[in-house]
This record gives sequence, C-alpha cells and structure tokens, in this order.
Amino acid sequence: MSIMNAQRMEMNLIYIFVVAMFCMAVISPALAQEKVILDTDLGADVDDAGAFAVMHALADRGEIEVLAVGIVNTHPNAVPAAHAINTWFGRPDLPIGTIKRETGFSHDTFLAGIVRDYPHTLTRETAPDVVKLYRRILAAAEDRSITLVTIGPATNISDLLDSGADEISELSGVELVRRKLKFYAAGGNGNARLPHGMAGWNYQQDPPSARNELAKMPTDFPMVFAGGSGWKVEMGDCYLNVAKDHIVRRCYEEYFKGKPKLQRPTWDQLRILYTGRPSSRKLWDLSPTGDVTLDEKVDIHWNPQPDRNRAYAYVNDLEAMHRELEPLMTHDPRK
Ligand SMILES: [Ca+2]
Repeated sequence: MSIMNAQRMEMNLIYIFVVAMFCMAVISPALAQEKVILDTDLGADVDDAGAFAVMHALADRGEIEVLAVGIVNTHPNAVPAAHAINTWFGRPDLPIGTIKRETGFSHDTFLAGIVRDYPHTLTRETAPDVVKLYRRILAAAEDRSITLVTIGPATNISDLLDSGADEISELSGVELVRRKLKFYAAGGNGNARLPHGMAGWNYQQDPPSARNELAKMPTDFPMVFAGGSGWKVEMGDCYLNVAKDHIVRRCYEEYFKGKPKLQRPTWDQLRILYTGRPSSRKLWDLSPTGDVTLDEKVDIHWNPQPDRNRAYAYVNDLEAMHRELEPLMTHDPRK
C-alpha cells in the first residue's frame, strides 16, 4: 500500500469515527431514561394493573427509571398489592408511598387474591406518607428531571402542591414541582369530550383536589391529558396467552371473576406509555395548548391559550396502539 493510500485510509477511519461520535451524541438524548413517579389508585379499575405492567416493561427495556409509586387508594389491600406487583417484576425495593388520611376513597375490585397469593411485606401502616416521599424525591432530583404520571384521582398531587416547607426542603410543594418536573401526565380527562364536557372518572372522585391541581400546577413544563382514548383501546384478552401465574393476568382474572373475556379500556396504560416512551407519541394527535378548568358540575372547560402549556392527546391509530401496548402489557421478567 502506498503512503498516499495509507493516509487516505487513515483519514477515512478518522472521518467514520467522527461521524459515529456525532450520531451517538444526536441519538443518545432519545434514549435518555425518563425518571418516572407513578401515582395510582390501584384497586379501583384494573387498568392500573395493566399500567404497572407497562411501567415495569419500559423499565426492564431501559426506557425509564422508576423512582417511586404513590397510592391514593386508602383500602388496606392497595399498598400490599402494589408491593406484590413490584416484587413480582423484580423491584421489591422500589419506594411506595401512600395517602395516610382517610378520604373515603377505598376500593378493592381485584386486590384480595393478589395479596393472598403473592409475596410482599409492605403495608399501609409501614409505607411512608406519599407527600413526604414525593417531596424527598423531588428535593434530591436535578432541576427539570422528573416526569410525574397520575392515573387516579388528583388527591395526592393536590396535597403535594399544598405542602409547605419542612425538614425535607425549604421549598413549598408548588416550588418543588415547578423546579423539578419536566413533564406531567395528568389523570384527569378520561372520557371527557372537548372542548367542554363531563370530566373523566378520576376528576369526579375528588373535584376539589382536581380544581386545586389545575389551579396550582405550574405551567413551566408540559401537562398532557393522554388517557382519553382508553375506552377505544380495550385490552386484557392478551393475558390469556401468558403464564397462568403472571401477576397482572391474575389481576384481570380477579377483576372479571371467572368471566371468559378480560377486555377493559386502557386509560392508564396510555398515560404511562405517552410519558415513558416519547417515540410512541406519533400514535397520538396533540391539541393546541390551552387552559383547563373544572366547574361546579364537574364539567371540563378547555380554552385554547398559547402560553398555557396544557394539551390533550388522542390516539390516532387504534390498531397500532394495540400493537404497541401488547408486548408491554404481557411482559414477563422471567423470560
Ligand atoms: Ca386508575
């Protein structure tokens, strides 16, 4: 090989190296893990269990890092069942906080069998207060780094926003949220028709907290209502093809109490998917930004407003969404 050819080859290798480094620098932000807190009313509808499956599947694929789960359901089986699910998916030490005060919101439509049959140690008494846990995580986080996903009533989020300076942080709840959140997937909306219509079930359970959330949630980061299409994306029969002891299959079977079909809407899976897998957002159409309020009849009012940073997302390809969700909902960490 001549000296000229050797130099040319060397230049080519340097060029390839530089291009490769540039591509990695451009691509790596897309692979960056979303740091997720999930706030759930596990024990009411079974889509929360499906959302746990999606969350753990995304975490096992390296797409998200789950920092905590918060429980808004005061039923004594809610914390043990959440701990059983996290343990089954290999995350027994994932922090779980719970609402401590009695709100009257207490549901067990599928939890008892899970608590009976799957290992767990945490209880409502031994789990930390959810607002304290959220404050601790936010206080320790880098600015604009946390994605918060609510898949239940807004009670815990409202309580967080109302929290004041304490031994954890000198910042108020509003200020902690303003600095640390990068994205908020709201639990409201559900079946709501825009721009005006009856609010979804989550907001109906605790309207004062929903109004407080809408009034106080800072607008420094996007707030997206991504669950509204859930009633058009019914899933659950996919669990008939997984191991009989798959814990989320058991959740669906307990919920349906022996019926042969396991189909339920996927409101909560959509919220965690939209948040945790940004590349999936092509399957949604995003509304313009606007202001959202809840009136005395618990109807939602949405008004376009360019500086309000709040939007609705509706699924634009239902079949593609089925295909996107199924491998995540049926994820089995043992395989
Ligand atoms: Ca829910």
